Amino acid sequence: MQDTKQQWFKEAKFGLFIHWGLYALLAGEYNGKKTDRIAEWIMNDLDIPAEEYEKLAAQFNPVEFDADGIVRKAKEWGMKYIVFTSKHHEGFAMWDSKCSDYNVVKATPYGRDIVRQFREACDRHGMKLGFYYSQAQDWHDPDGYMHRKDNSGKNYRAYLERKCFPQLRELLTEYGEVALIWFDTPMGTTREESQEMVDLVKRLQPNCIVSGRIGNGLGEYMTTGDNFIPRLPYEGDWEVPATLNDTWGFNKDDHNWKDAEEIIHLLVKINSRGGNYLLNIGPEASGHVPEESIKILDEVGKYVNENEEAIFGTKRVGIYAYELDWGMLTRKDHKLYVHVFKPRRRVELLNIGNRITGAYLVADKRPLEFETGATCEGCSSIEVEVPEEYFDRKNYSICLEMEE
Ligand code: JFZ
Repeated sequence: MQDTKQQWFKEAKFGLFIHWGLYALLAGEYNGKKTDRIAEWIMNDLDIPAEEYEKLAAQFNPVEFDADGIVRKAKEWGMKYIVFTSKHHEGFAMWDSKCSDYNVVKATPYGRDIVRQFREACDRHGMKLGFYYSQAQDWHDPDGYMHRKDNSGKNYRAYLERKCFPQLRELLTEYGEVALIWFDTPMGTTREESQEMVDLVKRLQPNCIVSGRIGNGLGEYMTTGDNFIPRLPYEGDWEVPATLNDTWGFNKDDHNWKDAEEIIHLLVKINSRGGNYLLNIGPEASGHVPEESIKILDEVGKYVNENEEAIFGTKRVGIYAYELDWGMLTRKDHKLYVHVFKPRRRVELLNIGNRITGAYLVADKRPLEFETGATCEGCSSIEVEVPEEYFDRKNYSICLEMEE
């Protein structure tokens, strides 16, 4: 394949999603009532009227927010891009928007532009930055779509022209190079309206990628559901947005964290099938990132850094039906990477068509002994010797070099 503007996305493999807005103040609970769903949906799910909900802005003062610290962490974890919720369904802009005062600079005691702080931090650390923008659902604007509510009588066109298009224009002209716009569920948006959004993006920043959830078949890559991994080989570019617990926005009562090992295995599984993993953190209202998520990602980051060669720039393994119960494969050019998830003394693969010319441990490049053989006419096997100090270890990778 030729290099395209999307080449970085094909190679990225691992990114950080950040869900942060006024909903972090409620943290899953409003007037003594708890939501049993994702916390950023609390306004919709607990039927909080816009006039009530918007009062939250007066309490938003995230003195612990540290864009630089978050971007540095993402870098440390081996992530290649960040997607930040510039405006979620609640309708609140996390930047100094000129076309709606319902924004972090005008409506909060904090008064500082969050998007700009992320922009500057990403520039300092050479990190790609994309913006999540809820194009159709805007629960604050009287003409924005609501979910499972009566939307008749709304002038969606007026909302598009008053808020959606102008805000997209701001994000794409005042905040540097935007890696992608992560549009979300189109709801009633027509194909023509979605096309207008795409045209606007492309006119302002031709290299900015449009996410699958623009809908109407106009996305430039496929976005799956939370932690959903496609079962069949998918040729195009795709991404799995995913939570570490069961919510995107911060919920003080959600402690259902996946462990680092599970995340590592999911990352490798997604990569082996050709996708990117966009993992979410949901900062608290203070700006503080929940310790649990930092702890998990610190551990995931160790694997990613030690095995980066077997992760970044890898392509879908054609034979991903090749299911191992102790590991998974990724591939890059003439290298096949075996990610070992369970302790063993020898790593055996059967019927890899290509001739293997070398093997090494990815973490320190040390060459490994291997033996090839035939178990039957037309069959082949390769057995790699695991170094003794790795006999009891799991979660490391081995590279098999294949004949060109
Ligand atoms: C959407 C949002 O509603 C949610 O709050 C969060 O931002 C998430 C990343 O995106 O939720 C969706 C939308 C579509 C699917 C799944 C979750 N889907 O198509 O499977």
